[in-house]
Amino acid sequence: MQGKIIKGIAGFYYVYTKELGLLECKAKGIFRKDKRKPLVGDNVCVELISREDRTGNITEIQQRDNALIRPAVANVDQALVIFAAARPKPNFNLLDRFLLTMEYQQVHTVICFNKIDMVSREEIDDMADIYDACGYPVILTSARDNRGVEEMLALLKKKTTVVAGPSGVGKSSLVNLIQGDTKMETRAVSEKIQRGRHTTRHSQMIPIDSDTFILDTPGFSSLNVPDMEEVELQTFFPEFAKYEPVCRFQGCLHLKEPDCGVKQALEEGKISAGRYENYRQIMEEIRGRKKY
Ligand SMILES: Nc1nc2c(ncn2[C@@H]2O[C@H](COP(=O)(O)OP(=O)(O)OP(=O)(O)O)[C@@H](O)[C@H]2O)c(=O)[nH]1
Ligand SMILES: [Mg+2]
Ligand SMILES: [Zn+2]
Repeated sequence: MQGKIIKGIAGFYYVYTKELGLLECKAKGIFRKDKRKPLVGDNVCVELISREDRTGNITEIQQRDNALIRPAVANVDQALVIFAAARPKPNFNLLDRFLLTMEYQQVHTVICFNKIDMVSREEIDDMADIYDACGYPVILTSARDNRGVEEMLALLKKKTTVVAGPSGVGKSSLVNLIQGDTKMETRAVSEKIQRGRHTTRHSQMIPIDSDTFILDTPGFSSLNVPDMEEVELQTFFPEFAKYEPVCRFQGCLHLKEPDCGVKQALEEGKISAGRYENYRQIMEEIRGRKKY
Protein backbone atom coordinates (compact mmCIF):
# COMPACT_ATOMS: atom_id res chain seq x y z
CA MET A 1 0.00 0.00 0.00
CA GLN A 2 1.16 3.55 -0.79
CA GLY A 3 0.77 6.50 1.51
CA LYS A 4 2.12 9.83 2.68
CA ILE A 5 3.53 10.60 6.13
CA ILE A 6 1.49 13.46 7.51
CA LYS A 7 2.87 13.47 11.06
CA GLY A 8 5.57 11.83 13.16
CA ILE A 9 5.60 11.59 16.95
CA ALA A 10 8.05 9.68 19.10
CA GLY A 11 8.81 6.88 16.68
CA PHE A 12 5.27 6.65 15.30
CA TYR A 13 4.44 7.82 11.81
CA TYR A 14 0.91 8.68 10.78
CA VAL A 15 0.53 7.65 7.18
CA TYR A 16 -2.41 8.71 5.05
CA THR A 17 -3.51 6.05 2.59
CA LYS A 18 -6.24 6.31 -0.04
CA GLU A 19 -7.55 2.83 0.80
CA LEU A 20 -7.77 2.94 4.59
CA GLY A 21 -7.30 6.54 5.62
CA LEU A 22 -4.87 7.20 8.47
CA LEU A 23 -2.62 4.41 9.73
CA GLU A 24 -0.33 4.45 12.74
CA CYS A 25 3.00 3.05 11.60
CA LYS A 26 6.48 2.19 12.78
CA ALA A 27 9.55 2.15 10.57
CA LYS A 28 11.66 -0.61 12.05
CA GLY A 29 12.81 -2.20 8.81
CA ILE A 30 14.11 1.02 7.32
CA PHE A 31 16.14 1.96 10.38
CA ARG A 32 17.80 -1.42 10.34
CA LYS A 33 18.53 -1.60 6.64
CA ASP A 34 20.01 1.75 5.69
CA LYS A 35 19.54 4.05 8.68
CA ARG A 36 17.25 6.37 6.75
CA LYS A 37 14.82 8.31 8.83
CA PRO A 38 11.36 8.92 7.41
CA LEU A 39 10.23 12.57 7.26
CA VAL A 40 6.85 14.21 7.27
CA GLY A 41 5.97 14.64 3.59
CA ASP A 42 7.59 11.36 2.56
CA ASN A 43 5.77 9.06 0.17
CA VAL A 44 6.10 5.58 1.59
CA CYS A 45 5.12 1.96 1.12
CA VAL A 46 3.20 0.47 4.02
CA GLU A 47 2.61 -3.08 5.08
CA LEU A 48 -0.63 -3.52 7.02
CA ILE A 49 -0.24 -5.05 10.49
CA SER A 50 -3.83 -4.78 11.73
CA ARG A 51 -6.78 -3.50 9.73
CA GLU A 52 -8.81 -3.25 12.92
CA ASP A 53 -6.26 -1.20 14.87
CA ARG A 54 -5.19 0.69 11.74
CA THR A 55 -1.55 -0.06 12.31
CA GLY A 56 1.20 -0.75 9.82
CA ASN A 57 4.90 -0.85 9.12
CA ILE A 58 6.74 1.49 6.74
CA THR A 59 8.79 -0.71 4.45
CA GLU A 60 10.13 1.79 1.95
CA ILE A 61 10.66 5.52 1.45
CA GLN A 62 10.18 6.67 -2.11
CA GLN A 63 12.73 8.94 -3.74
CA ARG A 64 12.47 12.50 -2.48
CA ASP A 65 12.25 15.69 -4.56
CA ASN A 66 14.00 17.39 -1.65
CA ALA A 67 14.48 17.13 2.10
CA LEU A 68 14.88 20.11 4.39
CA ILE A 69 16.97 19.98 7.51
CA ARG A 70 15.07 22.54 9.45
CA PRO A 71 12.17 22.14 9.60
CA ALA A 72 12.74 18.46 8.82
CA VAL A 73 10.24 17.80 6.04
CA ALA A 74 10.39 16.25 2.58
CA ASN A 75 8.96 16.97 -0.87
CA VAL A 76 8.06 20.63 -0.51
CA ASP A 77 7.58 23.04 -3.43
CA GLN A 78 8.07 26.22 -1.43
CA ALA A 79 8.23 27.77 2.03
CA LEU A 80 5.92 30.31 3.59
CA VAL A 81 7.67 32.09 6.44
CA ILE A 82 5.37 33.91 8.80
CA PHE A 83 6.44 36.65 11.18
CA ALA A 84 4.13 38.81 13.25
CA ALA A 85 4.16 42.54 12.55
CA ALA A 86 3.96 42.85 16.35
CA ARG A 87 3.60 40.61 19.43
CA PRO A 88 6.11 39.17 19.07
CA LYS A 89 7.96 42.06 17.42
CA PRO A 90 9.59 40.83 14.19
CA ASN A 91 13.16 39.61 14.59
CA PHE A 92 14.61 40.53 11.20
CA ASN A 93 17.92 38.85 11.96
CA LEU A 94 16.06 35.57 12.39
CA LEU A 95 14.03 36.22 9.23
CA ASP A 96 17.20 36.90 7.22
CA ARG A 97 18.73 33.69 8.57
CA PHE A 98 15.65 31.75 7.56
CA LEU A 99 15.71 33.24 4.05
CA LEU A 100 19.40 32.40 3.76
CA THR A 101 18.77 28.81 4.84
CA MET A 102 16.04 28.43 2.22
CA GLU A 103 18.18 30.02 -0.52
CA TYR A 104 20.89 27.55 0.46
CA GLN A 105 18.46 24.65 0.12
CA GLN A 106 17.09 26.14 -3.11
CA VAL A 107 13.56 26.48 -1.81
CA HIS A 108 11.46 29.39 -3.06
CA THR A 109 10.14 31.45 -0.14
CA VAL A 110 7.07 33.62 0.32
CA ILE A 111 7.11 36.02 3.28
CA CYS A 112 4.00 36.74 5.31
CA PHE A 113 3.66 39.45 7.94
CA ASN A 114 0.68 38.55 10.11
CA LYS A 115 -1.14 40.51 12.86
CA ILE A 116 -1.20 43.63 10.69
CA ASP A 117 -4.21 44.67 12.77
CA MET A 118 -1.72 45.56 15.52
CA VAL A 119 0.49 48.10 13.71
CA SER A 120 0.19 51.20 11.54
CA ARG A 121 0.10 51.10 7.75
CA GLU A 122 3.50 52.87 7.63
CA GLU A 123 5.18 50.25 9.79
CA ILE A 124 3.77 47.46 7.62
CA ASP A 125 4.85 49.16 4.41
CA ASP A 126 8.39 49.61 5.70
CA MET A 127 8.72 45.89 6.41
CA ALA A 128 7.14 44.86 3.14
CA ASP A 129 9.30 47.25 1.07
CA ILE A 130 12.58 45.83 2.40
CA TYR A 131 11.81 42.27 1.31
CA ASP A 132 9.93 43.25 -1.81
CA ALA A 133 13.14 44.97 -2.96
CA CYS A 134 15.00 41.66 -2.51
CA GLY A 135 12.57 39.93 -4.86
CA TYR A 136 10.57 37.99 -2.26
CA PRO A 137 6.80 37.85 -2.59
CA VAL A 138 5.36 39.52 0.52
CA ILE A 139 1.82 39.07 1.78
CA LEU A 140 0.21 40.94 4.65
CA THR A 141 -2.40 39.20 6.75
CA SER A 142 -4.49 39.36 9.85
CA ALA A 143 -5.84 36.03 11.03
CA ARG A 144 -7.96 37.95 13.53
CA ASP A 145 -9.69 40.06 10.87
CA ASN A 146 -9.48 37.47 8.09
CA ARG A 147 -7.41 39.81 5.91
CA GLY A 148 -5.02 38.71 3.18
CA VAL A 149 -6.18 35.11 3.41
CA GLU A 150 -7.42 34.92 -0.20
CA GLU A 151 -4.08 36.22 -1.43
CA MET A 152 -2.30 33.62 0.65
CA LEU A 153 -4.47 30.84 -0.75
CA ALA A 154 -3.71 31.95 -4.30
CA LEU A 155 0.03 31.59 -3.64
CA LEU A 156 -0.42 28.13 -2.12
CA LYS A 157 -2.67 26.67 -4.82
CA LYS A 158 -1.51 23.37 -6.34
CA LYS A 159 1.66 23.34 -4.24
CA THR A 160 3.03 21.73 -1.10
CA THR A 161 4.17 24.53 1.19
CA VAL A 162 6.03 24.31 4.46
CA VAL A 163 4.82 26.99 6.87
CA ALA A 164 7.49 28.15 9.29
CA GLY A 165 8.16 31.01 11.67
CA PRO A 166 8.77 31.87 15.32
CA SER A 167 6.36 30.71 18.00
CA GLY A 168 3.20 32.71 18.52
CA VAL A 169 3.14 34.59 15.22
CA GLY A 170 -0.14 32.99 14.12
CA LYS A 171 0.96 30.12 11.89
CA SER A 172 -1.69 27.72 13.14
CA SER A 173 -4.34 30.45 13.16
CA LEU A 174 -3.70 31.16 9.48
CA VAL A 175 -3.52 27.47 8.63
CA ASN A 176 -6.93 27.00 10.26
CA LEU A 177 -8.39 29.84 8.21
CA ILE A 178 -7.24 28.46 4.88
CA GLN A 179 -8.35 24.90 5.53
CA GLY A 180 -11.89 25.54 4.32
CA ASP A 181 -13.80 22.37 3.49
CA THR A 182 -11.18 19.98 4.79
CA LYS A 183 -11.06 21.64 8.18
CA MET A 184 -13.43 19.24 9.94
CA GLU A 185 -11.53 16.25 8.66
CA THR A 186 -8.19 17.64 9.81
CA ARG A 187 -9.60 18.53 13.19
CA ALA A 188 -10.71 14.98 13.71
CA VAL A 189 -7.25 13.76 12.76
CA SER A 190 -5.45 16.20 14.99
CA GLU A 191 -7.75 15.44 17.90
CA LYS A 192 -6.79 11.81 17.66
CA ILE A 193 -3.08 12.45 17.70
CA GLN A 194 -2.61 15.89 19.24
CA ARG A 195 -4.54 15.65 22.51
CA GLY A 196 -5.82 19.21 22.35
CA ARG A 197 -2.47 20.97 22.52
CA HIS A 198 -2.38 24.57 21.45
CA THR A 199 1.29 25.08 20.71
CA THR A 200 2.42 23.11 17.67
CA ARG A 201 4.96 20.49 18.74
CA HIS A 202 5.24 18.38 15.62
CA SER A 203 5.21 19.10 11.93
CA GLN A 204 1.95 18.11 10.35
CA MET A 205 0.78 17.95 6.78
CA ILE A 206 -2.66 19.36 6.13
CA PRO A 207 -4.63 18.95 2.88
CA ILE A 208 -6.27 22.14 1.58
CA ASP A 209 -7.67 20.46 -1.52
CA SER A 210 -6.71 17.44 -3.57
CA ASP A 211 -3.51 19.04 -4.93
CA THR A 212 -2.72 21.67 -2.31
CA PHE A 213 -0.97 20.80 0.94
CA ILE A 214 0.57 22.74 3.76
CA LEU A 215 2.91 21.67 6.52
CA ASP A 216 2.36 23.37 9.84
CA THR A 217 5.61 23.24 11.85
CA PRO A 218 6.64 24.12 15.41
CA GLY A 219 7.98 27.63 15.95
CA PHE A 220 11.74 28.23 16.01
CA SER A 221 13.72 30.80 17.96
CA SER A 222 17.20 30.46 16.47
CA LEU A 223 18.81 29.23 13.28
CA ASN A 224 22.37 28.17 12.62
CA VAL A 225 23.83 29.28 9.33
CA PRO A 226 24.83 26.33 7.15
CA ASP A 227 28.49 25.67 6.53
CA MET A 228 29.85 27.61 3.55
CA GLU A 229 32.77 29.59 2.18
CA GLU A 230 32.95 33.34 2.81
CA VAL A 231 32.48 34.21 -0.87
CA GLU A 232 29.38 32.03 -1.07
CA LEU A 233 27.41 34.01 1.50
CA GLN A 234 26.54 36.89 -0.86
CA THR A 235 24.91 34.51 -3.32
CA PHE A 236 22.17 33.90 -0.75
CA PHE A 237 21.36 37.62 -0.55
CA PRO A 238 19.61 37.95 -3.92
CA GLU A 239 19.52 41.76 -3.89
CA PHE A 240 23.36 41.98 -3.92
CA ALA A 241 23.69 40.34 -7.34
CA LYS A 242 22.75 43.46 -9.28
CA TYR A 243 25.52 45.55 -7.71
CA GLU A 244 28.30 43.00 -7.49
CA PRO A 245 29.48 43.50 -11.11
CA VAL A 246 30.32 47.10 -10.15
CA CYS A 247 32.83 45.95 -7.50
CA ARG A 248 36.45 46.58 -8.50
CA PHE A 249 37.75 43.29 -7.10
CA GLN A 250 36.72 39.88 -8.17
CA GLY A 251 35.56 37.90 -5.14
CA CYS A 252 34.75 41.14 -3.31
CA LEU A 253 33.12 40.37 0.04
CA HIS A 254 31.62 43.87 0.25
CA LEU A 255 33.18 44.58 3.62
CA LYS A 256 36.24 46.85 3.57
CA GLU A 257 37.21 46.62 -0.10
CA PRO A 258 37.43 49.92 -2.03
CA ASP A 259 35.13 50.64 -4.99
CA CYS A 260 32.49 48.18 -3.87
CA GLY A 261 29.19 48.24 -5.76
CA VAL A 262 27.25 46.73 -2.86
CA LYS A 263 28.53 49.29 -0.33
CA GLN A 264 27.76 52.06 -2.78
CA ALA A 265 24.19 50.75 -3.17
CA LEU A 266 23.96 50.58 0.62
CA GLU A 267 25.02 54.23 0.93
CA GLU A 268 22.46 55.22 -1.67
CA GLY A 269 19.77 53.38 0.29
CA LYS A 270 19.20 50.82 -2.47
CA ILE A 271 20.18 47.96 -0.18
CA SER A 272 18.56 47.69 3.25
CA ALA A 273 20.92 48.68 6.08
CA GLY A 274 19.41 45.99 8.29
CA ARG A 275 19.92 43.26 5.71
CA TYR A 276 23.50 44.39 5.12
CA GLU A 277 24.20 44.41 8.85
CA ASN A 278 22.91 40.84 9.11
CA TYR A 279 25.11 39.85 6.16
CA ARG A 280 28.11 41.31 7.98
CA GLN A 281 27.21 39.55 11.22
CA ILE A 282 26.73 36.17 9.56
CA MET A 283 30.05 36.64 7.76
CA GLU A 284 31.71 37.07 11.16
CA GLU A 285 30.16 33.80 12.27
CA ILE A 286 31.44 31.95 9.21
CA ARG A 287 34.92 33.37 9.80
CA GLY A 288 34.82 32.50 13.50
CA ARG A 289 33.99 28.91 12.72
CA LYS A 290 37.01 28.51 10.46
CA LYS A 291 39.44 29.15 13.31
CA TYR A 292 38.69 25.87 14.98
N1 LIG B 1 -4.19 40.35 16.96
C1 LIG B 1 -3.94 39.23 16.30
N2 LIG B 1 -3.69 38.09 16.99
C2 LIG B 1 -3.43 36.97 16.28
C3 LIG B 1 -3.41 36.97 14.86
N3 LIG B 1 -3.09 35.71 14.46
C4 LIG B 1 -2.93 34.96 15.57
N4 LIG B 1 -3.14 35.71 16.68
C5 LIG B 1 -3.03 35.24 18.08
O1 LIG B 1 -1.66 34.93 18.37
C6 LIG B 1 -1.55 33.81 19.25
C7 LIG B 1 -0.65 32.73 18.66
O2 LIG B 1 -1.27 32.15 17.52
P1 LIG B 1 -0.90 30.70 16.95
O3 LIG B 1 -1.68 30.56 15.69
O4 LIG B 1 -1.09 29.66 18.00
O5 LIG B 1 0.64 30.88 16.69
P2 LIG B 1 1.71 29.81 16.13
O6 LIG B 1 2.59 30.58 15.20
O7 LIG B 1 1.00 28.64 15.54
O8 LIG B 1 2.52 29.41 17.43
P3 LIG B 1 3.35 28.04 17.73
O9 LIG B 1 2.46 26.88 17.41
O10 LIG B 1 3.71 28.15 19.17
O11 LIG B 1 4.57 28.07 16.85
C8 LIG B 1 -2.98 33.34 19.48
O12 LIG B 1 -3.41 33.86 20.71
C9 LIG B 1 -3.76 33.94 18.34
O13 LIG B 1 -5.10 34.15 18.66
C10 LIG B 1 -3.69 38.20 14.16
O14 LIG B 1 -3.68 38.30 12.94
N5 LIG B 1 -3.94 39.30 14.95
MG1 LIG C 1 1.16 26.59 15.90
ZN1 LIG D 1 31.80 44.55 -3.27
